[in-house]
Amino acid sequence: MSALWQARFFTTVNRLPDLPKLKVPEVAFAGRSNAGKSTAINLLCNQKKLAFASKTPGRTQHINFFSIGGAHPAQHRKDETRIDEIRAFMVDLPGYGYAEVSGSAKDHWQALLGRYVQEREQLSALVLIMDARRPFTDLDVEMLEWFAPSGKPMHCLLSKADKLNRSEQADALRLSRSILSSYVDEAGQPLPFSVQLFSALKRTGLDEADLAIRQLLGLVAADAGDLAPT
Ligand SMILES: Nc1nc2c(ncn2[C@@H]2O[C@H](COP(=O)(O)OP(=O)(O)OP(=O)(O)O)[C@@H](O)[C@H]2O)c(=O)[nH]1
Ligand SMILES: [Mg+2]
Repeated sequence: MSALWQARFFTTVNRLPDLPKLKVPEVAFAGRSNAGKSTAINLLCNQKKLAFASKTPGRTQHINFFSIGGAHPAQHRKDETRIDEIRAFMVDLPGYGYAEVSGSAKDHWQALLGRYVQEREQLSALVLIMDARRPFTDLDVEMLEWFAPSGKPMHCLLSKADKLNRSEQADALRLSRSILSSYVDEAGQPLPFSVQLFSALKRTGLDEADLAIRQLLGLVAADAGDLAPT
């Protein structure tokens, strides 16, 4: 059982001043609307309706926080989470690139997302979810370039891999690796970016994503040769 299975809804935020004050590591899921962020969170947390997933793009319109720790998995859903025992947050960000969102609402979200990934101290890492059929669209690159100067790690999930055959999957992975390796720090060293294939439908890449995210959240014992989800 993965530690991520303990996740419970914590809070919804619409403005940066309302972000939780708790200083625990958080990993945020960013990506275009409809890329599969909420579906990935649900699968990783082994809960069908934790993050709302939908056939209609643009459904996640707030920043949703899910806490890990502070509640026994067997505890009743409605029992209060013990704040002082929370170890980490997973954060579902609103999707970008949703055409039907109007100008001012779009601007509000762009600004909020940009500032969140650039300024949020507790943000340990970003999980960037991109449809494996069209990774690194302009808006994904914009998100990546907002985040890159932080020097923090980013793990990319090439989602909906079930829509590609094996050779297309290999191409998508190769292309993504080459784009990511073009980002270097001032010393010319590659940034801590990684990428994998993922399919929520087929559960492809689930163990790899689970381990990567637990590592980014500091939930994997440093000494454990922990290659299987606990
Ligand atoms: N074939 C396939 N469909 C998927 C996969 N993951 C998600 N989907 C579908 O893609 C659609 C969008 O998924 P969501 O998880 O709601 O996407 P989101 O990124 O949270 O979207 P927003 O909340 O609008 O930002 C849903 O119809 C999902 O069922 C996958 O791995 N394979
Ligand atoms: Mg969503």
